Parts: sequence; structure tokens; C-alpha cells
Amino acid sequence: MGLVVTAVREGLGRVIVFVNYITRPAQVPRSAEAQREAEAAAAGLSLYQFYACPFCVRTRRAIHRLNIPIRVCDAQHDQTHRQTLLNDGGQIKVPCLRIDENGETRWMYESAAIIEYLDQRFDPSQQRAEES
Ligand SMILES: N[C@@H](CCC(=O)N[C@@H](CS)C(=O)NCC(=O)O)C(=O)O
Repeated sequence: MGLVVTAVREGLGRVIVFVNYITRPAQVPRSAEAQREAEAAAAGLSLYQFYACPFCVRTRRAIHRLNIPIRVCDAQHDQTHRQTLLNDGGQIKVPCLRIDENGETRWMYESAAIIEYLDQRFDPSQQRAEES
């Protein structure tokens, strides 16, 4: 029974991955210099995730839209990433954003919180709204 549930969940996850792929949002445009800055700012970010998890698909979709290169760590099949997530993050729950900055590491769980954090840092329309 457990195997059937896992197979249905994985199958549905792959359908979501496919639908996401064919409906991906446009990427935010930036000047070459602004893109370099965004890429440098994203250098300390890693997303611990499962490929077919819908919450991870949603988070990867936001990362694609924001046009930033965030390292993706497979916490489902890669035992090193899985153990790091468990030991340092605190639990096996994905997506989880690892933020390595200023000599410190923070772990952010919950797709909605991660997307809000990334939007605030990397969505030019939100940055403009904060400036005005
Ligand atoms: N509310 C969470 C839900 C995340 C969630 O349920 N993730 C599942 C995978 S889809 C998980 O990590 N399950 C733990 C496991 O399968 O070991 C979010 O939006 O990030």
C-alpha cells in the first residue's frame, strides 16, 4: 500500500514538473551589471529539495522567474545533502533554503516564506516599491 501511495505521489509530482516546465513564467529582465550583482548576491544560497515535490516546484518556479542561479541540493536521493539538511537544518522537510552569509548559516523552511524572502531580495518591482 505504501508503495502505491509513493508511486501515485511521485507520478503526480512529475505531472506537476511537466506542467510547470511548459508554463514557466518570464524571467525578470536586468541590465548586465544588475544581473552580475544579483548573481553575486545569490552565491550564498542553496535550495534543499525533492525533484517532484509540488512545494519545491513552486519554489524553483519563483527562482526561475527571479532569474538567479541558486544551487539545488537533492535531499531525497543524495545522502550527503539529506544528512546535512537533517543535522544542520533540523528536519527532513523540503523545500529548505540554506543561507550562507557573513560567516553564518541560516535554514529557512516553508515555500511561502522562501518565495517571499527571495522576492524581497531579487524582484526588481518589489525593490522599487520599497524605495518609493
Ligand atoms: N508547508 C510546506 C510543506 C512542505 C512539504 O510537505 N514537503 C514534503 C515533500 S512534498 C516533505 O518535505 N516531506 C518530508 C518527507 O517526505 O520526508 C511548504 O510549503 O514548504
